[in-house]
Amino acid sequence: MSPSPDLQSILQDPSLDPSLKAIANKVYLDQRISDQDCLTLFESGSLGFVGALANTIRERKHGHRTYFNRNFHIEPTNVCIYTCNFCSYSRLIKQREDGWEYSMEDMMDIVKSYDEQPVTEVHIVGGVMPQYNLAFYTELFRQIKAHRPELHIKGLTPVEYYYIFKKAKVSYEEGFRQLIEAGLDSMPGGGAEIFHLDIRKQIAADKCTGEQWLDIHKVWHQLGKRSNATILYGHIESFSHRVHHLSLLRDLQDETGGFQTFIPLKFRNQENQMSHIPEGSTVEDLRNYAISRIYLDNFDHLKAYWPMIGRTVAQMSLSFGVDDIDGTIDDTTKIYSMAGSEEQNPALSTKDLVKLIQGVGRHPLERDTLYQIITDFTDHIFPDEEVYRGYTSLPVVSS
Ligand code: V47
Ligand code: SF4
Repeated sequence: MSPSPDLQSILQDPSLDPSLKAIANKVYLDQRISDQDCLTLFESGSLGFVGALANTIRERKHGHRTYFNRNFHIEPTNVCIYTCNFCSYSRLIKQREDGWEYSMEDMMDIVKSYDEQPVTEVHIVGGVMPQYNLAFYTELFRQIKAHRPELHIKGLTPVEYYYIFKKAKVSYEEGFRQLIEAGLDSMPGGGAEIFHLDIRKQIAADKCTGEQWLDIHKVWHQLGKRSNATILYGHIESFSHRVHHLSLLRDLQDETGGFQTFIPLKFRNQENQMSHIPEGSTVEDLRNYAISRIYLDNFDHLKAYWPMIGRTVAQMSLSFGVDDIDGTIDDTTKIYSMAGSEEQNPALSTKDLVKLIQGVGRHPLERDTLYQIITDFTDHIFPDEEVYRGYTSLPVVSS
């Protein structure tokens, strides 16, 4: 596909800084950018510049296609033995009675409450507590599959796996084999935070290290399974810590090819030990999406998690490299509403999601967890309304 007019005009701009022009040229030629290039983009790439580059890549990979799925969350508990300073869950360990700790039955009741709904995925993640051990999760996954075999289980992160496998005295391979047999299908991207030890020891001192997070994903990929990756950005980390994080992910992806989607998670500052740190701006969020898209050339998908950034920024992100806006969710996640996100009761119907995507001229596609298309909503018009088709992509903002 030829480069978008935005990229062509950038390449012809005589006033553009030579190092930025060299990066734009690499994108034009579909070449990989270096870690130093990535740092240059973070330090001096304007929103308009990185947005034009990221949108070119996004449209090369996906055209206007924008993916979402129908899922629900189960958060087994909001109490956690770990003490991540950014997390509103960790403080609750001191007042355990204020939190929830679901039993197997409670969780099966949640699963059953979706019996009549066309959801394809359950996303299971929450705090780490001793009663949720390998035997518990094996049984939970078994019961979910016995009840609804086709429901995809996207469950737990290396934070839980490191803890439960160690307690059960099994290797990562053996632990995963048991869970796969019970019904585990894929791994979400949580727990990555910032890999660099200088930052990790300040924000997430006692859970698995960045190295362990990466090792666990590597073993998972070697078993032929897929997973996602995240970064928690916009707090005390520097741009070079972000580059370091992205670089470790790109290297592992070169090795295994097992990551599907990268999901930048914006730090929110309510109800946690880092409330004194101001939250970043929308411009920084969009720049971060765009630079992630440009650098992570071996990731197929970039996701904006709308409950965290809100619907409007999620729409804007679709012109800054993002091609996926997660799922319908249906108010079953609390981790962000507790941390102060835009969406206090995150729930969007399929119609809402389709309208949100169509509203900025993109093509909504319902996918399953592994990106197989379930329904193409590109030209879908809901019976009770007119769809606004004012423009085909958001204008790129220059700064
Ligand atoms: O690892 C916790 C983050 C993550 C805060 O794979 C916070 O499809 C911002 O990983 N501000 C868990 N972020 C959620 C997660 C996720 C979400 C959606 C989709 C997928 C996927 C994965 O939530 C944690 C942590 O990085 N988090 N507290 C906070 N105050
Ligand atoms: Fe626990 Fe995860 Fe929160 Fe850390 S981020 S305190 S591991 S729930």
